[in-house]
Amino acid sequence: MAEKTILITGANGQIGSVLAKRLAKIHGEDRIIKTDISQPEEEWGIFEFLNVIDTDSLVELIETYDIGEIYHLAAILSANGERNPRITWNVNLASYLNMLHIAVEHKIEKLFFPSTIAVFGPTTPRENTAQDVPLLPSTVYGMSKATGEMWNQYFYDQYGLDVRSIRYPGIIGYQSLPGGGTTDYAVEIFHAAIDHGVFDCYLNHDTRLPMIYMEDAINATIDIMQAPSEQVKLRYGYNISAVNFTPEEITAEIRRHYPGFKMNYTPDYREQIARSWPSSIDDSAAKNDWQWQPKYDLTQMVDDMFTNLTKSKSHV
Ligand code: AKB
Repeated sequence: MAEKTILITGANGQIGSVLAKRLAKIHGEDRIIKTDISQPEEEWGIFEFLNVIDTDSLVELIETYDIGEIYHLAAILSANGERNPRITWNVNLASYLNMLHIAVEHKIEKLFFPSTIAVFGPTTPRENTAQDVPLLPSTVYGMSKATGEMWNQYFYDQYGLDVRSIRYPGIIGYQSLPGGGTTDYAVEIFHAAIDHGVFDCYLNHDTRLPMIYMEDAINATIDIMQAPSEQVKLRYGYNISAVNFTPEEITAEIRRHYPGFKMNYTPDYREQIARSWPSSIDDSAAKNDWQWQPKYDLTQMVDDMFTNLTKSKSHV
């Protein structure tokens, strides 16, 4: 039987643009259907326009391409979400509930849902945050993802839908830029160091957040999707952890490469969002169940970011 194809929503985004390439390497370019609401920057493989709210078009694509696996990455992130709560809810959650129903109806073999540390809130213990803790998210983005997690478990229990999910920390990569998140500073700071030698940070110097290098985030995604079903014991969303740092600590790392780098602090509303999230994460469930293991520590990540960013910027 021919291998089914894989559909990615939000394929132009920070994770999607990198994940699509990795999946194309594993399964072949012609098996990956990238979708998004705007034209991708790089032209390769198969791309289709898709607004995830438009369920008819989603069904059409699933039928046309004989889709067997979906990575549903389209979402509005924490900081942007606060500017338009209703649209955020519709894009992140209403569309997802449709997606879950469509996945059951069309016998989708596996569905990936990206969850986030934003599901946690001010009542969650901040240090070494465990897998099952009080969730009272402070953002609409967090609310939509926490609700999505509950639907994941429900669809697995009620319909046997093979849904898998990870709670991503802030993701740092040289390949793509994040947009509208609270953790975005940790990517922007690298570009600022190379381009301007100075960065104005919207968080306080000591606000510690969990982060992960893109390479590890993509490995985690592939690993959980390739794990035998019985190993994926939690269907709502696994904690994963790699590194954690404060703006002050990453500044010190950046100064190993750019000793004159200047950092200013002008905290805004994102500081409050960040303070409602964990500072570190306990990911023992993911480690035990599907042998999750990150490769990059802070120093390795910073070195690799500068190696690759300076290379790509010198080619522009
Ligand atoms: C955000 O900052 O909103 C995202 C996330 C942690 O999910 N990067």
